[in-house]
Amino acid sequence: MSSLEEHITEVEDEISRTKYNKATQLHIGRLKAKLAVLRLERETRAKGKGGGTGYSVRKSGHATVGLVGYPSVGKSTLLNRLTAAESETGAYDFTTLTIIPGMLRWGGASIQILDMPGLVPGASKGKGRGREVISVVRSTDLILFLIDPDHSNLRALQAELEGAGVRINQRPPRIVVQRGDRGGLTVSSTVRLTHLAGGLAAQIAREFGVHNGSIVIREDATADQLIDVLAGNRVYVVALNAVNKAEGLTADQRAKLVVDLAPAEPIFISAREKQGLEALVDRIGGSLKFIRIYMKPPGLPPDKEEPLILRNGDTITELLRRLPGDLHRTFRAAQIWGPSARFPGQTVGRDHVLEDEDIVTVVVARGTARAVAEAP
Ligand SMILES: Nc1nc2c(ncn2[C@@H]2O[C@H](COP(=O)(O)OP(=O)(O)O)[C@@H](O)[C@H]2O)c(=O)[nH]1
Ligand SMILES: [Mg+2]
Repeated sequence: MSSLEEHITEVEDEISRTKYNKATQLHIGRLKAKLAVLRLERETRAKGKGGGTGYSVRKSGHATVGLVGYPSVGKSTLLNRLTAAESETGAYDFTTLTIIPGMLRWGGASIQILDMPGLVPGASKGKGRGREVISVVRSTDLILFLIDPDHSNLRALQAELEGAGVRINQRPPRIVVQRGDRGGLTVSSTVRLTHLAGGLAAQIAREFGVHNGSIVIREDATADQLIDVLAGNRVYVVALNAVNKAEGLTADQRAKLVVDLAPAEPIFISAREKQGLEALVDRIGGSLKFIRIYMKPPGLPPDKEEPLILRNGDTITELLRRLPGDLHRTFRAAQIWGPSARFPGQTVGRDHVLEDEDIVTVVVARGTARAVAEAP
């Protein structure tokens, strides 16, 4: 074991040995910051060695879903049921060694589903093909945890993802860090801090080498949340839980699984027996929060037949990316009718956030307005 690994293990052990209370709050906060910095160092070294590039998956469709679960929970069987893909299945571990993509249609949207090798404990340290799998998970829009009724404990698996910077069903902390190069560090907050009080915020920042600048904290954030912002490489992903092999489960067994998996409400399916798959697909589609945008050529009615599909929170920039040609270059402004418009025909720029059923005309350079009705 390298001395970096030893150091990481030491700090991990010390954190788990120390009981969290008012007296140890500062100490634990600093240790967690130290650990996060060491893990970043491990990532940097792994990348330097060319690790983590074993898989490259071309993303396609309007959103990407990753199937994550232990080996043999039925991920490949499910992919084959939901899409036209043919992923090898088998009653033994590690059937899937590569990532197999499939495509699912939901309403007007196409959703890419990725079948991945099962994650095993130790994945984030490079066990199995863990690091590669995790790097793909980080790039997905939604994680579908597939669960075996007999092994429903996801804690180890989720700890792996957590350790690799994946934040599941959380929103980014309301903390803004601005690094400076002189004048010291100021920490301010708009609410009373119960976790980061007593100078802990500044001490954590120092572990990250931040000695100058400002930190503004807008919620009663934890040390972990501040560390996430300072580390800067976290991804915030939506996740759903599906219990597979549910065809033989009794009502009591289901009720127990609901309790075990709370607060996330699991969806019960049987990939093999094709049970619950429609409800599953609806939950996936609904969770991805697609929006429909109607393009309107100037002087003509909007094209309501073939909306452009985007995601909630997307802006005109994402819209331009979906349109053919080089509109991102020639773009001058857009005109908006519909839910996101303050008044009909409002002129907006690239950063305007779109809403479902907006109607958009793109105005390009030289004052000629045009809208493109079809995506490529
Ligand atoms: N009873 C039952 N078995 C299933 C179901 N789905 C998959 N299996 C079986 O579980 C085993 C592992 O499936 P596979 O799709 O290869 O799992 P993966 O390793 O997660 O990709 C195979 O023998 C499947 O036939 C299901 O819904 N019910
Ligand atoms: Mg498989």
